[in-house]
Amino acid sequence: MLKMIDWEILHKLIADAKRILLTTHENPDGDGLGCASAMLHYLNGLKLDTRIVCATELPKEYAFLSYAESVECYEPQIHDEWLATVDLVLVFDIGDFRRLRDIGQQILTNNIPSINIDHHVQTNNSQFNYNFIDLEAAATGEMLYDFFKPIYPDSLPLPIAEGLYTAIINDTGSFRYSNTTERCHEVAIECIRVGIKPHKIYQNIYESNSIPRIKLLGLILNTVQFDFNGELAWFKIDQNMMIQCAAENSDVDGFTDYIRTIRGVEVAVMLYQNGANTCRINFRSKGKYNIQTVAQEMGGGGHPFAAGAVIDGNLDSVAHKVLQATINSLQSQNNPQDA
Ligand SMILES: [Mn+2]
Repeated sequence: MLKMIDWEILHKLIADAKRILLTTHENPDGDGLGCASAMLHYLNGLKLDTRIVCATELPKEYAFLSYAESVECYEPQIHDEWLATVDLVLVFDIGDFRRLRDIGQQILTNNIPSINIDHHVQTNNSQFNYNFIDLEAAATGEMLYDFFKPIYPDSLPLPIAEGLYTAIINDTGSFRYSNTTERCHEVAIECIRVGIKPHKIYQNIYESNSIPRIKLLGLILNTVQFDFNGELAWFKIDQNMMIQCAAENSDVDGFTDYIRTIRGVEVAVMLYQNGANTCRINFRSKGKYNIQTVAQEMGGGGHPFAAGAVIDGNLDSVAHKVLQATINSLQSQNNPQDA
């Protein structure tokens, strides 16, 4: 095996630590949160002072996780004192150090030894002391399986299995995306064997849409635009739409995947004004086109077929820039000789 990760390093660092911070990227998803929940279960068993602190709030659909109530949203007056005493941080699924937001600054200020455990192409990870990266893993949770398996050779504890299963279904779109492998299913089988209930986890994540979210989806479906001979579908979400539907930030997650399901569409792009002068962009591809390069061009990152960026500017100017760059990128992939 070429990409063996030396989990012994992690064991040694944990053995030397007293206080451990677990965290993941802003707008956390089932991969980062599933990993954090599973790892908290393990570290609690070792009687270590461990906390999960994220840059933004826990989305409601992950409230079923065994340790969801332990997921805290970073606030300086609550966390800074504790963070100053932390002697190890495990960061899951981050892709880019900047997605830690203010927590990243605390890690640097307090000089906390850090391990980055991730399956993204790395855009900005030199701040971490250790980088455990496996680009072939469908989810960070799939990587953690290799850490936990030797600890629990007979059967994974249920909260750990629940975290790993959640991570894998999150990142494979419930075993539908191109990153789904035999190994994803093998880990899932083991999780089911110890008692996780796939339909329960599925319902919690995918059948718990809020009314504002469905109303917002209605607006999007009415305004989705097509370009590039129908291969590119894109939609905008502005603050008026959010207010009209009483939607929250996390309500927009997953819309880009849904728009990609349209027949003939190869690439879907979301342009979401998520602040006064900032926009969140999501790119999803069915597999014909790589959209990671255009995300990187826009200062973001991700995977070849699922990527994103956060760009300063108003929605119209950002939309113009992003769509132009996307069309150029698709064009150059169709005609590599012209690029
Ligand atoms: Mn992931």
